[in-house]
Amino acid sequence: KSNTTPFAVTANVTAEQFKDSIVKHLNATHGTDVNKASNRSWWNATASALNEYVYNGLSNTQRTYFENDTRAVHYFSLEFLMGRLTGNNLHNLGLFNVAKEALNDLGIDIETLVDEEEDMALGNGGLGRLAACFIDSLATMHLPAVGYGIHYEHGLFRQEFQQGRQIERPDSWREYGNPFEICRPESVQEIPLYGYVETKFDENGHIVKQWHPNRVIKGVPWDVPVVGYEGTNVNVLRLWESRASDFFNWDVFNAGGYHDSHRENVEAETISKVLYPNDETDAGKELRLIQQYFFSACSLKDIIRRYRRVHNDDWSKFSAQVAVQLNDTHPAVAIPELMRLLVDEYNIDWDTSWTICRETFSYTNHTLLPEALEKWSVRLFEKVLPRHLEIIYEINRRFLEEEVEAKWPGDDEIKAKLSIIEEGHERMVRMGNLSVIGSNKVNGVAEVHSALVKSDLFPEFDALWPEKLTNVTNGVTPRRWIKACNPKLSALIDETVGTEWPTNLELLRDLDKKADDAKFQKTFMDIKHENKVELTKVIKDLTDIDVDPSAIFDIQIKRLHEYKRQHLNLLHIMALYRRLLQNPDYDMHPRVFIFGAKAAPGYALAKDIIYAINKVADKVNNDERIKGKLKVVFLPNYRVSLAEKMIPAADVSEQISTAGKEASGTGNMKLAMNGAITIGTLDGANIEIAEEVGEDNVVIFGLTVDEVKAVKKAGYSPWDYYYGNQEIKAVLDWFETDYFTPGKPGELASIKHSLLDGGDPYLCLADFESYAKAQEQVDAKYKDSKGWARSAILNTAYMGKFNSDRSIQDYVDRIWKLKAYKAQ
Ligand code: 26V
Repeated sequence: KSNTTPFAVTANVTAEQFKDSIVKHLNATHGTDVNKASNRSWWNATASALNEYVYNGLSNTQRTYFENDTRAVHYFSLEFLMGRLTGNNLHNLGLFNVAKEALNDLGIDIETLVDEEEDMALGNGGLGRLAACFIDSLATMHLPAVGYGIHYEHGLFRQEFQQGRQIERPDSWREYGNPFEICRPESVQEIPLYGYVETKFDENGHIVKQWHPNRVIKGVPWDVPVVGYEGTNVNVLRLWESRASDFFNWDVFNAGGYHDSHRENVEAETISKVLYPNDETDAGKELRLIQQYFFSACSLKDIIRRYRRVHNDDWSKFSAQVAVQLNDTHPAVAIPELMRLLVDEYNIDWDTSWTICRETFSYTNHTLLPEALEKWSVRLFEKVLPRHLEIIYEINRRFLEEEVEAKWPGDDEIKAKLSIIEEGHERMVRMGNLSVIGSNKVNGVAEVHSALVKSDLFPEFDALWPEKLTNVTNGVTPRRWIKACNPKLSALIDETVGTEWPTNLELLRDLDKKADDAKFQKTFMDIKHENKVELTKVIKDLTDIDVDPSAIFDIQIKRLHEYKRQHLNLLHIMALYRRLLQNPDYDMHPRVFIFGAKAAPGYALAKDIIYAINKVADKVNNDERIKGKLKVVFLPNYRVSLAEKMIPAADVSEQISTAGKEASGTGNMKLAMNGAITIGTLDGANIEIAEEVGEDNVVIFGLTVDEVKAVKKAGYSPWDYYYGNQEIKAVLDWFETDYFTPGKPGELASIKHSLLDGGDPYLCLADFESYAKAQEQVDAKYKDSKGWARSAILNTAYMGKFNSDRSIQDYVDRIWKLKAYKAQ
């Protein structure tokens, strides 16, 4: 029996029709035929067949928004970690099963076909993937929204291991074209850079400033359609590519400077060439500032062009129509840029312009780590954006002299703290302060994080504007992170609670009625097992390691960072290995520890941790003495599409950051939804996950935020733990031998040093014992297979809160005040 589609926009599309469409596109769009088509051509043709429905939704949606002159949110982000689009778009249009059957008839396996697609890896980690989940939710909820970002030619680097060490290779996601993006030359923008500012007087004797830039860069927009679930609304992700301006180039070329003009092209194209691969450390590089300005300026001009098509020179409705959300401080230069456009280009007075600005922008903070808080040197700012620096000075002067002075008269200490300019050896522009001062709301990304934003990061701002700082707890889209990546679990959920859950995840709550039902438990755990079998094949394929799917699959997937403590996980693995060597009958259920993580290319210790895990893996996996009870796997090139294969197969989710350091986490949510049990600290969204799923269904360990502060205040010494716990001592000393690196003692010593001489800044040793105990609890819990199944089911059942639709509804209610418009 032929599959039918569940949604109105694709109702009545049969597999037969879809098949004809694929074949038609194979011939007419991609110039090949069924007899000689490569997998890539089949993929392209399938994408074209699918795009017919996407484009139909796109025009309906954009027309509906235009006709209703809707207020819209503009999500400004340097990163959108989209992953693959084929499967997602098929699912969201209700065409997945139709396409599967159509391809099957053509002799093509849909899983092989979707593996043809490169990930769109235009992001580093949490912040970028959150942006991707949010635009999925916005489209699903029929909310007028545009994502704005950069059309990087190269996304996050591809990771390979050479003798266990990370090496980085360029990512060329669109080398041979990409069927999901549309170039829009009709909406090109020109962006000025560098130069100087001239002070003049107008006919009324008023001072006017004129910026004389000495470079102009062209911004070319590429639109990626964002298909909401059920396919009705299709929003746009608009990504800017940089090119040399035709105008400038032409002059240079005519003057006989072919090589100069070529160099200008190269320099201009450099801006959108590559994504910065640093997660959480700010390097202060000129090109990065230019990237930030380039895309913010292109996006604002695009918004203003669209606004003026309807409202011309009436600026009074601007902030009623336009909300801009700044994804961290990365696009904060948009604030002085909007001021510049209003004051300098449209001749609006300062006060009116500033009111518009403050009503337009809001800012999300994603990290408290001091090294991630962006600062730009005044010298660099002045060189690249001289007019913006003047505007920032003026924003700052008015803020300090009027608002701060009114609240804290004569208090220079507070003024120094709240100033956008940090004084010192090198004067710096603080992008966080600029963002708070120029925004209407500021939010953290989980309850505990938002509380810390108020109490530790911006306490004076909170005192000044008690309504400004707020919380929106993160979420993830259940369309990608359950429905598309875990089809077997999804089918079981459909049978049990109906098919509406992808847009109303609270419906999963009904699964709790089945948590103690032996038959349901078996079905649920059988699905987990089948997913584990699938992952076993991926592991074999990528690493040649054999793992047993009946072992516990214990997964830690996230960027590699000391605060996330992959090395705490490693210390515990080594402790287990040691216990097994000392006592081959040491009682534990077999476990496979699986990692996925990229390290920033310049982060030496993070790379050493990857190397150490790989070296320990080599040894442990080949040691007959431990009878396969312990395996360690580091999967290379962790990315969205690999996450989609790992998450459905996880039994245990490692969320073990030092309390107070992980703003939220979102992998924690994806894993728990798919029935993994969290072992975690009381950090970020783990706290809220524990509240939702109940304390019997998570394993919590370690110091709390307050305890971490107290320990640090009292003067933490890792040596106390080294000498006080012989297992810790033995494991740390092991790093200095050549046990894991035969013939090369000391290759792993940097980890020991960071934890002892380095002061163990993230308190691994302080939390070790508690973590090891918690792991024993996990083991005991797994041995009670009914208890485990119950907990796994309840994790899926009680994760409804962490749907990104709920996050978006919170943004709408607390910040954006948007109305939904279903496309007609
Ligand atoms: C900083 C920098 C510094 C300059 C170079 C490029 C770059 C790129 C990203 C960042 C900051 C990344 C901050 C981030 O990803 N935070 C994560 O945000 C997630 C979504 O809110 C949250 O779940 C994670 O806990 C948080 O670490």
